[in-house]
Amino acid sequence: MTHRGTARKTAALGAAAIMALVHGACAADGVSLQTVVIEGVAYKPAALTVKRGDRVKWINKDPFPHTVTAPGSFGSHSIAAGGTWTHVMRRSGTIAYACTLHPNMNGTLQVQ
Ligand SMILES: [Cu+2]
Repeated sequence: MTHRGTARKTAALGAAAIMALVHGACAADGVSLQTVVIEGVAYKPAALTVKRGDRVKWINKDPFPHTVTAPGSFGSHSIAAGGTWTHVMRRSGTIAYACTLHPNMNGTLQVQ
């Protein structure tokens, strides 16, 4: 009985720790989540400035797949309609990316 109670307590602490991490990712430690919406065969915004360590999330709102591909930096492969893809920017610099399915789709990330 005591053992079971301890397990429950540990699980609750685990959940609290995860919530603390999620909260921390928002603002507390300066790391943030930036989003780029893919809509109308375009990245919005096409140019985005982020900090090193930030997470960037692409949200595909088009009814067909896209990719977020920066040769040598990252590659999402196909992001399905309604799907998302997230990448943590580890290196500073300017990264040009494109969609391999629609060569006219271009975006730029400035990682500070
Ligand atoms: Cu595309």
